[in-house]
Amino acid sequence: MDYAERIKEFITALGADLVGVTDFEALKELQTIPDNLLDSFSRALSIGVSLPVSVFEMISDRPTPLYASVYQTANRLLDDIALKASKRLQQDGYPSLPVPASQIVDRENLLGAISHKAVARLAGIGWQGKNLLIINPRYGSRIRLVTVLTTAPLKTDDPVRNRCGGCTLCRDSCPAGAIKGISTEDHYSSRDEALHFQRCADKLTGEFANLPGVGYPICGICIKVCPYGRKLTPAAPD
Ligand code: B12
Repeated sequence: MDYAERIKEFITALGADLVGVTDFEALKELQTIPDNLLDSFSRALSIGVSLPVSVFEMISDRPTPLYASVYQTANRLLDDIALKASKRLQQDGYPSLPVPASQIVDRENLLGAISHKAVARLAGIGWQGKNLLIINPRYGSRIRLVTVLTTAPLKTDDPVRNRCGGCTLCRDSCPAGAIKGISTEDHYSSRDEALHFQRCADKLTGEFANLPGVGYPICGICIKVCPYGRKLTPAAPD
């Protein structure tokens, strides 16, 4: 087993469902905060945790307190996994940095330190769907993501092709009418290419975050309707 496989096994044992690796050649045009975030590293690990389908099936036209709770727990799990993975890589001789799952570092422009979706797409976790989210063939968009930057010379993974096809379920169900329904083979040049971004941001930050028991700018509807991973296949009996 090579080093990348051992690290992936370690991360999976911590509770991750998906792990992929990309190098910085692919990421060099990505904006980060601060600008030099990537300077000391050479690879990024993208780590995904899947969320229960049932949590989304209980959402009709707005996020529920139950989803808000699962959202927080998943963020804590991801941050915990990323910290432990960084410590393990460091113990093996490779300086590494966990980037928080859901920290907004520029509140005015709604930006994190690095786009976890860009890292995930390049690391083969999924494609960038019409809802601007990363869609994994097995779980759909029901995944949350975190990134670990590292100097470890890990073997990289290949991106997967976009499989949205002619589907427009996310566009048709968006409560803010924000999704334009445009597809991309690799990634959008800006958020506005895929979304009427302000409509989405206003709905989540101005309305949904103020719902009783919710308290976060979340929604979940474009995640719920994605057909990938929505119908589970029961495991065969022993
Ligand atoms: C701020 C924020 C928000 C803001 C702004 C959203 C936004 N799209 O930027 C608000 C509050 C509105 C929001 C809403 C939501 N969010 Co949010 N959000 C974030 C946060 C913290 C930062 C996002 C950011 O910096 N965006 C900057 C823009 C430029 O980047 P981007 O959104 O990824 O889109 C660009 C890149 O992906 C780029 N790209 C892709 N590949 C490549 C490759 C290269 C080389 C380059 C140059 C670019 C590139 O193409 C896109 C257009 O430029 C991230 C966590 C993180 N650090 O990534 C979570 C995150 C994006 N949110 C997430 C989710 C799930 C949501 C919601 C569904 C809410 C919910 N939980 O129910 C909605 C969905 C909105 C939508 N359809 O996009 C998840 C996405 C998971 C997934 N499966 O994709 C993330 C990753 C959190 C997590 N830890 O999992 N969010």
